[in-house]
Amino acid sequence: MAQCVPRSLLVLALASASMVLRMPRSLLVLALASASIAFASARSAAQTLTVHLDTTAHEMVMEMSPINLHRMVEAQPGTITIPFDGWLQGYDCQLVDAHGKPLPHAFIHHVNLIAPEKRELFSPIMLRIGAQGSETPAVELPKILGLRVHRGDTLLVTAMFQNAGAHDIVGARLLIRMPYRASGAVNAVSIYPMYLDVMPPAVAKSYDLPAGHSEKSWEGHPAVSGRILALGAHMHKYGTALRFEDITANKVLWETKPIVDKTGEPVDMPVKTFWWSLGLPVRPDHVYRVTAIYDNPTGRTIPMGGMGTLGGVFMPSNVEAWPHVDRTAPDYVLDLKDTMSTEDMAGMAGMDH
Ligand SMILES: [Cu+2]
Repeated sequence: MAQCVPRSLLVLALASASMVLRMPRSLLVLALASASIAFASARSAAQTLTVHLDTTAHEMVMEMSPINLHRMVEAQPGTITIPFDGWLQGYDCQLVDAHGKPLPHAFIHHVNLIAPEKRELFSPIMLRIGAQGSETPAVELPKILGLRVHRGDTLLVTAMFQNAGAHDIVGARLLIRMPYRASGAVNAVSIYPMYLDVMPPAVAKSYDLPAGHSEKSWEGHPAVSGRILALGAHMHKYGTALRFEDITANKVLWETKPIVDKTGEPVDMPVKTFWWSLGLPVRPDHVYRVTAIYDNPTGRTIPMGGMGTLGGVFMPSNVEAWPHVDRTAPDYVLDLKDTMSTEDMAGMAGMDH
């Protein structure tokens, strides 16, 4: 479910950035392990994930154990332990065959990179730090920016592959390269990706779009204070506006609308950067609202036809104050279960747009 949310958005927001510019760990492992066991039967053979640092290329390289590509196959979610203190500055996924030769990117349905011990800015679910699909390019941040990580942090990788060909590909391996900067003389500015959706956290992000004019909203507040450096948006066909408001201050912070082609199909969304003002400040004692506005002229409800998401780049005032997840939060529990379980194949059919 909800797979179409992050991947294009984050790339959008991070690309714009480059243009201008939890509970004890053992418990987490336990939670993840037990979740994996519970759902293992619904997947392919278990995948393992290894990590090493390429100190010459300044890349953290993760490698997934071989997998056979047969139609749609979902890898067992894998975790690694970050082996350094510093900043992650992007990611690139590459699938290679059993001989190490690159395979077309189209085989990658999606790869999600998650920091399972950190919560998201506006909701208590696990922090998504990156996503790549067959159509999305690699992300590389400007060298001055990075996602703060510490040695011992856990990174969770979920992946799904697709093979439309007549022949299975045996022994494919996924390589994920993440440029990094180690802590040292010159530090990077710490940023986090952020998402805001008109649907509540940890549920499907698409919703049935009623005929005519409709508005759907979600409200929440950030866990910490900081500044939004860039925002991007995602809507579906017949979307007319996406609005981001500070309810407490009674102020519209950003409103945008999709760029459409002749048929009304959204082809792009504007990206807004707030560098000129050193970022758009947000604070935990204010409530923010995101609203998706649609005008559906078809005269009928479009099943799962609506979606409204904001994605952006956030610079926390104090990066070390970023909260760990609360493992008792209902949304966190749902998110963990959903992330570790086999994805809803039916829900995925409608996600390619
Ligand atoms: Cu969508």
